Amino acid sequence: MTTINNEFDLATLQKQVHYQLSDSRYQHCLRTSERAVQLAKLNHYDLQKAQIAGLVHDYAKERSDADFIAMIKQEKLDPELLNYGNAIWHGVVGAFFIKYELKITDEDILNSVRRHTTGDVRMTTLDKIVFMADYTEPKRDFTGVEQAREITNQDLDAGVAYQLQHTLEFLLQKHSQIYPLTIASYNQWVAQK
Ligand code: DGI
Ligand code: FE
Ligand code: FE
Repeated sequence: MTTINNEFDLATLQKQVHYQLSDSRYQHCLRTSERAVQLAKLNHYDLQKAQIAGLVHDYAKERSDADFIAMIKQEKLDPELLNYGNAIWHGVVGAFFIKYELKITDEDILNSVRRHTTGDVRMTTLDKIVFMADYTEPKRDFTGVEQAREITNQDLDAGVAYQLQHTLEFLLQKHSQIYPLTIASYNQWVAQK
């Protein structure tokens, strides 16, 4: 990471993120950042890395499909990705926009963005913090969110399992296309063997 050591640099980063997003999505990023700091405190993780990762996690969410497709090709990512859309791209492909435009090179932060929508079979503490901060930030209001917050505060891993189970149920109900990594994460964290 180009380490961000002072308030001025954080303010600059916030402005760059705000510039790319609608005000409401930017506010979601700020809430996710604050919630990530809270979860970092509970799990003895680097507060600044959590703050930055939470802030930037949806940085690319409002990019055009054409931008994502160009990046998938430029970076020679798995062409299978082309069969999905913004919901999957904004994390796994979005990390490259963050790296090149925001000059964040910390792989822990970039990986947490890559994994923030689908989870992964193996997740670092930062991956889990961003995944759960996004899901439980204070304005989330889906059925069960209060339970999700309590579980997550008690046990970050249990929160990850809760989210993976409920998101997969939600996607199946909507007959959504499921990305293979979402299923792999579910199998790892939720399914009984
Ligand atoms: O970007 P946010 O809305 O803050 O949150 P997110 O990145 O966690 O999730 C965006 C959406 O993506 C959410 O409604 C769940 C959905 N999603 C997660 N896994 C999959 C998925 N959508 C599809 N189609 N397939 C998946 O595997
Ligand atoms: Fe997202
Ligand atoms: Fe988000």
